Amino acid sequence: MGLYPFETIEKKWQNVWREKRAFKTDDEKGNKKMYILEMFPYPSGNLHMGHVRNYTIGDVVARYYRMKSYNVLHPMGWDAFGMPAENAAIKYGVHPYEWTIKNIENMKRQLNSLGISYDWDREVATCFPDYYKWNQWLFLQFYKKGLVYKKKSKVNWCPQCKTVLANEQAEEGRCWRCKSEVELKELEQWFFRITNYAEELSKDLDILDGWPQKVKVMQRNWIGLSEGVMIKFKLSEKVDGYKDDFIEVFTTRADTLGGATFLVVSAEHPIVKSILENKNNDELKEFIKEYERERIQNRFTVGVTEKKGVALGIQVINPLTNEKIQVYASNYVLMGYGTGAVMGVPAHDSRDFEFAKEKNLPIRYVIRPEGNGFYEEDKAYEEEGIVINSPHISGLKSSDAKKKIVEMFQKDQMASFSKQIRLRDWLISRQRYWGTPIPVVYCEKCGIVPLGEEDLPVILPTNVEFTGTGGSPLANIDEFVKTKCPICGSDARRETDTMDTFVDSSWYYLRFCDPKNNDEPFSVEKAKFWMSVDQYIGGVEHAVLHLLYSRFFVKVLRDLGFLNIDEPFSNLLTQGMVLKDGEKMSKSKGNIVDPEEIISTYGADTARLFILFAAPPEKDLEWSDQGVEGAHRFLARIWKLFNENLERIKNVEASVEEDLTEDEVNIYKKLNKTLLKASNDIENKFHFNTSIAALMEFTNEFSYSLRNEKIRPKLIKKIFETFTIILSVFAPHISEEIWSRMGHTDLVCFQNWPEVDPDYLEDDICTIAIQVNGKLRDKIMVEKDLEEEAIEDKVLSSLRVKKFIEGKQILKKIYVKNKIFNIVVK
Ligand code: ANZ
Ligand code: ZN
Repeated sequence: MGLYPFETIEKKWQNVWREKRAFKTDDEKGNKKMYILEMFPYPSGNLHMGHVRNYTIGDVVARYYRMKSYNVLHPMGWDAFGMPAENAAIKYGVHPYEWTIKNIENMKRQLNSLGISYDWDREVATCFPDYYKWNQWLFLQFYKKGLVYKKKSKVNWCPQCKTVLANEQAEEGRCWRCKSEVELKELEQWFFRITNYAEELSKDLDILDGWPQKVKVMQRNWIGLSEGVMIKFKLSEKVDGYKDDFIEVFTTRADTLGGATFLVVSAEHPIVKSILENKNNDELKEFIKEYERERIQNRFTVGVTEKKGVALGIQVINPLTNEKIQVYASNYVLMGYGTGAVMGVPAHDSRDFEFAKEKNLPIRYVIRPEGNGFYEEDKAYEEEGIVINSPHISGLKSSDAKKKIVEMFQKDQMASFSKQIRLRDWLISRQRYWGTPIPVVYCEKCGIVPLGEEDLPVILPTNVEFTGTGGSPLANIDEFVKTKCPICGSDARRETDTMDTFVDSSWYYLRFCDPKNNDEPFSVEKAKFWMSVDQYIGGVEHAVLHLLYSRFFVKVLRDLGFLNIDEPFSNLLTQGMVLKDGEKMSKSKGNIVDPEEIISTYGADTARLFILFAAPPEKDLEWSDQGVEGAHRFLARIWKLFNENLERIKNVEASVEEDLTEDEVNIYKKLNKTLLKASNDIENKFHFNTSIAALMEFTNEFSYSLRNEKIRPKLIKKIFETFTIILSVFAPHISEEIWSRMGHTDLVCFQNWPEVDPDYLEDDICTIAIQVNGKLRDKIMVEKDLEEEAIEDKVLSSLRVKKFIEGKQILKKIYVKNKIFNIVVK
């Protein structure tokens, strides 16, 4: 059906790769390592186009670095626990094991039919005891370190999935999986103490140069590390039933203290309770009632639109101005953050401004812009600047004023520096079957008892009944639940909750370093060699889920002595979505294009080439049938061009003679330029689309000169060889076939990436030496007179250079035009 015999070609080479174990990684193969990883999939049944895109991108990178003589690790596995398997069991009566294994087989077949170059000897699936045993083992190590605890608290409950969810999984009040509205339930649950690492998780984002800015911003906001000051405001009179004689606030703008003309507490603040109990304040009673009503209605609305509040009838003293100011209760102050109380500075905070306008409260500007700027009145000026109108601190810069405030009041313990975080501990227990059993028993005498390592794995029993009525199905299996206490031998009950499947995926990239290890989750030595992941590729939807949890795991494992790195993924590429008619491809929209259909109609090489050519990897990609056909025609053209010339070149040796004719020089120069462009674009932000465009352009010229000019067979062969090697990272099957038809007995995927021949580059090319602290670290060839910014981009994305600047501060960049780029780091 297609324009060239891709069916036979593709099967043939997939078999050869498998038989020769072409992509097997050998730990001992060399120190120049490159760990390339795509986020492993949930085995839902079939690959979708998003997967195809993700894995094709990773495959080009892996193939490229293999040819650049790196020792490449490019593994794949299965995030195999999770709800869909269990739902299938409830709906169709098929056991989650069977369902999952069947899906894994199918998706593995599909991945192989795409020609993705994985080392399948390292395959892992998280649902097998040889993997989840180590989840349990890690849980015990975390437990010993005090990083696991059980607590009763209000937690997110998904009524559809019938289980609790972590905060990250209930963003904006909806379940990350099924999008149902989440409810709050008071339940006893297991948590990982991720908050212990909040500060490091936030600060280390700064050293992740290889991550997209937007992902870092999302994580930083989610962690919500905030450095500010606690200030106590003394009550002007004692309040009955309230334990303190002050109200403490948390502020990031202590420099604005002089402008605090009122104070606002949350409706849930203890002082409100005392007043309700001891004073008659009908207005307050009414306000609280309404607050409760609203809270139930829109628990999760982030920004409260209408600021409501009521005066408490008490006053506090502003410690800087000594003025008495009114205290309000309002719905715009949350109890769960800071102290549940804020100082109201209407001139410099827009929320306070709105509130002050409504309540007719004084507005006093105490900050002006530095230099000659000015601020508009009748609006909050929220920038920092120079303090005005404030006793003791007028004239100081905001940053100095903050320090001065703490200095002034800390001796009486009325002010102190303080850090707040928005991040909450990670809730990891789930009331579901298809997950890792939590290795804990409840003993009548000893209480909560974690199992010993020798008791692992706690095997997930298979004889379950799926009723779909909620609660962990494990609770109904007596043989599982009833056990003995490992300490005292009395009757005990096993924990029946299982672990959040994000636990499984938080360390799978470590298991790939040493997947068959029966004694440890991974050997320290092997992880030391392979980690960190040099290039991680996946969807941005994991920005604060998987990517945050994995970073937490690495930091804990480092502190436990198992790792010598601070971060799991040095470089992250978040690929764009695959769209059709401008919308995301999805089942619910009915606009799915099935990869398998594309592969059977046009072949895997066409599917790959289209996806790589249609957009740079980080951008969204619009599906286009014409685009697919275009990619297919391009491959067919190469096929035809090659076969037309095959007889001429078959028995000659490829070479570049010294006495090239002008025509020969021209086409050979063009080849070198194409090679340079392809190499640069692959290394620089993976812009495969422009590399492929260069190959297309070259094909045009080459076919013209083959028809109209006299090019000698030796050179023709040289050109076909180089061209085929470049093409092979994008379209590997057709390239293997061409390579072997030329008379080669080895595989194209084992070739070295060709070197550019500088004698045959057009004159508009130059080589730039990249130095870090004066030492030569890399050389790049680029077009002459490129703008400094473009050069800098290329320099900073060179992996060889990255190694030397990672985690360091760049002090200076010096560019000597067309010659040297020097980076000074500290
Ligand atoms: C006075 C002030 C003046 C503030 C000013 C800001 C600007 P982040 O950065 O998110 O930590 N705040 C403190 N606790 C709060 C709570 N429980 N509910 C609602 N708002 C709260 O924000 C800290 C700022 O948010 C604090 O600094 C406080 O307002 C407010 F010109 O204090 B600020
Ligand atoms: Zn006991």
